[in-house]
Amino acid sequence: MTILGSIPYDAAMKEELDKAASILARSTSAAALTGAGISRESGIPTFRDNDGIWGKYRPEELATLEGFLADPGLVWRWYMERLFTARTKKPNPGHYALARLERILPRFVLITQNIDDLHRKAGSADLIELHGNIERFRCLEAAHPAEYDPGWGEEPPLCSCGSIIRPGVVWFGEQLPEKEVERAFAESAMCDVMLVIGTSGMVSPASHLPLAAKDADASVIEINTARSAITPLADVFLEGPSGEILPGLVSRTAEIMNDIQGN
Ligand code: BV8
Repeated sequence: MTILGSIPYDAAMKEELDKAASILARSTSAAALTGAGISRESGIPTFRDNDGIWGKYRPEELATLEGFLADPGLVWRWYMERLFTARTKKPNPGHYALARLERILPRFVLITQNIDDLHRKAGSADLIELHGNIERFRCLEAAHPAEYDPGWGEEPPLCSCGSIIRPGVVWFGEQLPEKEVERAFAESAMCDVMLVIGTSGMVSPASHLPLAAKDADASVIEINTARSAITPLADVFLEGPSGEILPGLVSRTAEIMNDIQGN
């Protein structure tokens, strides 16, 4: 595996990009796992980079049920802030490239850890949201779904059943939605290539998906601005911003598919 970065970027990158595109072009079942890094170029801070949203807060404080029960207003205001931020942001070329990949490959599923709704906005249809979605809400006691109401304020509103309303996301220490997790691991075990994009690989069980793919002899192609916990698993590591790398990778994949089909 060649680590791109210090060596002459163009030459090595082109070779590695061709290798990755050739694998994708010949795939019969492809998957992608994305993390906060793919939304970085849309202006949404990641969790661990120095401008990360954890910079201001600590996950233990806020993205947990305990944190919410300890200070519902603080956690609620943090999610409202992130909701309004996400709503002002647009998908970047990386999101759109993955939506295009879904259209050109015979089979492609997108598994995301992100809750920012940008993959859906970019047109990805076969999407598994492992950690929920910032646009979704439900009540704490009975999980009654709740629609965002512009009249909501600084404190969690009440459901008609009397329970307070919480964000429809998965907090640390909470189980992931069963259907999504099962399908994510099934797709990882079935794919012949997995793209792993913009994730530090620090959060489980999402971080186990590339290993499940590898164990099933799939090729793992990582796109990240830095090495991550996944890099040792990668057959190809394309170092750089996903918003810049993905469009070129998908275009090259389409070219190779055309060549193979003799067009
Ligand atoms: C679970 C929704 C069973 C909420 C999120 C000890 C005690 C208790 C639990 C645990 C424990 N040890 C481990 C655990 C399990 C825990 C966990 O993994 N904790 C971590 C902190 C160690 N996991 C859980 O609790 C999960 N549930 O396991 O249930 C259980 C139950 C009880 C006890 C044990 C087990 C639930 C996890 C889901 C948490 N919810 N999000 C919200 O968002 O508010 S996770 C949240 O953090 C995000 O969704 C995301 O998934 C994660 C951040 O990870 P990344 O996406 O990778 O982002 P990060 O900033 O880390 O990295 C960004 C990357 O992008 C970097 O690599 C960077 O280089 C790169 N990058 C930057 N710019 C670019 C780029 N790449 C490309 N292009 C660029 N331009």
